[in-house]
Amino acid sequence: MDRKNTTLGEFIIENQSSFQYSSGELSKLINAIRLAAKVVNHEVNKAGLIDILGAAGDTNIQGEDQQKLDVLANEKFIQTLKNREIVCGIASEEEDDFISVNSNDEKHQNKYVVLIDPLDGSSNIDVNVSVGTIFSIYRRVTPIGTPVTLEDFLQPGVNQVAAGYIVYGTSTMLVYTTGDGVNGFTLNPAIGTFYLSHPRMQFPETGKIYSVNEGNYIHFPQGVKNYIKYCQLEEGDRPYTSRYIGSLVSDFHRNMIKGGIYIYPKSSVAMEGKLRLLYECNPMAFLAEQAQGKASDGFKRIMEIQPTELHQRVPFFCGSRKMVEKAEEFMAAQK
Ligand code: AHM
Ligand code: MG
Repeated sequence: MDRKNTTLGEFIIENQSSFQYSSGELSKLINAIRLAAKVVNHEVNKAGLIDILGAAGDTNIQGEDQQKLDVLANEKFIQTLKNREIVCGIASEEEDDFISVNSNDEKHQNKYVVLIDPLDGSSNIDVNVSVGTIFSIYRRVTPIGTPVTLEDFLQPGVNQVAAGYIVYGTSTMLVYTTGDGVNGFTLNPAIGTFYLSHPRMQFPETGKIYSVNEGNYIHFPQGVKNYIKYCQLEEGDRPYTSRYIGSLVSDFHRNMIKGGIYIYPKSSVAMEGKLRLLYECNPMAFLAEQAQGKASDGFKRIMEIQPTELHQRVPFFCGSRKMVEKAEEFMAAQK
């Protein structure tokens, strides 16, 4: 499988039998995401060329300005998944409510729901810095043949069947897991094909990079402040390097390759932090754990949190296992 020139299409087919629930449905679903990723990649790449930048005038459920590419990416992913009739429900960071697919007929035969952040890190779009798409896939918990309900989406991360991201960077990459390690594929834009370029990706056990928006330092909990000071101390292999793109997918991707920790803590101005449990933290946590890394809210495992609402936010500590554990020590000391 790790031979040269394996395409994502081939990889999906060859690994189908190793999926926990092998029916071909999940393969088709990942194929649909691959297709939507290429369409969105095309749009992101030409963003600087045509006049589609700037706020679309809408405000999303979190009260943030929506930019045109967010809207576009949201539409493309939803359209592709709907048209192919391979999911029973979709929830998106850009939509107030979940979407029930096939709600106008009697079918509802599909097993999977998809949760998606169509274009994360959107403040980076109009300055030509990398953005990403994040997706998370679950089996529905309500009976097949009935419309999906909120319950199908409010599942803890441990129930994820697959998760991944697309990073629209210097190269475009699709990185995903179906619970059997993490593999990364790089798009050859000349022919529109993703090739297996990063087989079996793993976080180094520890690293020297910390990624946090230090501009918010004054608002951080004391445990986070102390951990940041620890990172900056001249001792052993420290001080660490600070790298913060402000684009979760890109910060995560770099840290997975080089070794590092990403932190978006709660603060005195954002009591639950900023990132969304369902669209951002759970899929990244699944990827992190599958790549030998770790993801927590500073105290407990992200993937064990029982969600109570679609757009729920949580503090997020994610990256090389030993670094996350060290940050947790600092958090525990201030509890
Ligand atoms: P978004 O979903 O509105 O794009 O917000 C999520 C992004 C993450 O990608 C990034 O890590 C973080 O927000 C940056 O936030 P801040 O500018 O507050 O540091
Ligand atoms: Mg986001």
